[in-house]
Amino acid sequence: MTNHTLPPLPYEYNALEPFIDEQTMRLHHDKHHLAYVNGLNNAESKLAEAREKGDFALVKHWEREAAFHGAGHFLHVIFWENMKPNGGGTPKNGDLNDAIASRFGSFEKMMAQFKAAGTAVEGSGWVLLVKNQMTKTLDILTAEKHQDLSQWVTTPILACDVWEHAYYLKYQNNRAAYVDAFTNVINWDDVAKRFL
Ligand code: MN3
Repeated sequence: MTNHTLPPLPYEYNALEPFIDEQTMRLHHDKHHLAYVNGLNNAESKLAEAREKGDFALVKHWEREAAFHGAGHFLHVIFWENMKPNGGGTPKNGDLNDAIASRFGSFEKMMAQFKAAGTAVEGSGWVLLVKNQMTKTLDILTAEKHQDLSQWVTTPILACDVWEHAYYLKYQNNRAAYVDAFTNVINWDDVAKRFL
């Protein structure tokens, strides 16, 4: 069985200041993300036991737990890599720029939709720029919690965590200001790599 582990941040905890503060990053990575890793390991272990016993009611329960913690773990891995110090700006990759322009009209229109979608998520969740693996086109989707409202043929290429733990220390109830700040740390090279 896979034993999932918490990957270290690809930069220092204070590297995204002033946009994302150090205390939020420490709590978010060391406490919240770790809890999803531990939850996924526990769910997969319990799932194996329930399968062994043929207890399908328990299998259903642990499958849901694995979906919650697994989606939480994998989206956070993308989220950390989606950011970097001195990020933001616009993508340098021509293929990604073409895909954005053909779907949204322009980079600016895509980002306006991304910010509006992130601000409007009901409760905890994510705003995601995704690539549809059947049509190869881009879209902007939101996820409630981590796993709900998913489209399974899409791949997240840009993920912004809009759970309150991602921004409340610095931005309190002003989620729009946080989503706006996030755009200043986006690692567009990482987004392009995932797109390709
Ligand atoms: Mn989070």
